[in-house]
Amino acid sequence: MPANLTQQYYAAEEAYKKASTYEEKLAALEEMLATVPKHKGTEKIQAEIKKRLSRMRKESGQTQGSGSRQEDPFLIDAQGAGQVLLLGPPNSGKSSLVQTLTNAKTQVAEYPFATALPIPGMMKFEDVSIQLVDTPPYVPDGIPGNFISAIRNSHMLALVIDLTDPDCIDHLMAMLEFLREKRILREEVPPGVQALTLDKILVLGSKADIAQWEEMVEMIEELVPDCPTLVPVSAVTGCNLDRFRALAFERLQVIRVYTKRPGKPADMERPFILSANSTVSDLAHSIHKDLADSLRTAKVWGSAKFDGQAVNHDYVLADRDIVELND
Ligand SMILES: Nc1nc2c(ncn2[C@@H]2O[C@H](COP(=O)(O)OP(=O)(O)OP(=O)(O)O)[C@@H](O)[C@H]2O)c(=O)[nH]1
Ligand SMILES: [Mg+2]
Repeated sequence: MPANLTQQYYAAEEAYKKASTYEEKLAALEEMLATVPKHKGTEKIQAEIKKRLSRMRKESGQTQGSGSRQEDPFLIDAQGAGQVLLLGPPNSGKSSLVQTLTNAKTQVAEYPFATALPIPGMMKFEDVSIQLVDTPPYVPDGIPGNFISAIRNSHMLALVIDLTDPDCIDHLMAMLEFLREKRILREEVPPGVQALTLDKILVLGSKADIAQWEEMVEMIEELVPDCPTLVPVSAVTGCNLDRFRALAFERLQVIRVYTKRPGKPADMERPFILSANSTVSDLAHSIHKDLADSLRTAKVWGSAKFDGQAVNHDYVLADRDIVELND
């Protein structure tokens, strides 16, 4: 049977051949597996990719339970509504922003290279928390493999540039080029592949409290092709930090769902976070994997035509829906 491999598969195979690090090889193999057409004619190819993947994971110490994941300070498990990693050149203001927006104790300093390891913190937005990750500075050609993995694995990136730095446009363009070169930033992301599209990237123009930052914003918008959404911010005055919070939540594309028991008020304190377009069945599964099977009826307040409407298991939920599940 012919394999009928796609352009996307060939591109991933090419990336695999060119890869020079474990991290790049692993990412390319994962993409080969995700893009190989799934039918009888490709069974051998699929098995071969899986074999290589498992060998490569073993060699790079990424198998679950090996303990090395926990020991790598760059592998930070996402928490809350999603993980937004801050990436930017030395002294651009990453640690100041994470310190202002979260409870994390980051190292802020006048000198560059103050941050040596990533530090996570939780940023409040309405009734949810979004995880921010402060990172060591971005330097061209100086990013270790585990740092690249952390960038690839985050749900969103905030590229931090200092609006008072005359070279900030060059820094921004270099970071975008780096992300494209590493195939972390893509036009489209095939299912099962860890990569980001442009809407998952925000540019935080920092120090928007120092004279002439507006001119720099205009120049960036004029000179940077395909510039992701740019938000001028200040850790000193707090300018636009609320806008950043709201944009991060919107771009994470998640919904909040509150649950209730029959005859009881809903628990409005702790929403369940689901990806957009999740169904009643997905909600049940996220509460407990057995609940998805034992679920009988469900009622929805919010997006349903009327409050307390009985809905099917494949009903697509909306942000802030209240759901009653009966098993
Ligand atoms: N005026 C002003 N200064 C800021 C702002 N944010 C950061 N700074 C200053 O810029 C310098 C660098 O800030 P950091 O937050 O340490 O920068 P960083 O990007 O974490 O630096 P590295 O860890 O070296 O990569 C410090 O002196 C901060 O006080 C801001 O919004 N306004
Ligand atoms: Mg820092």
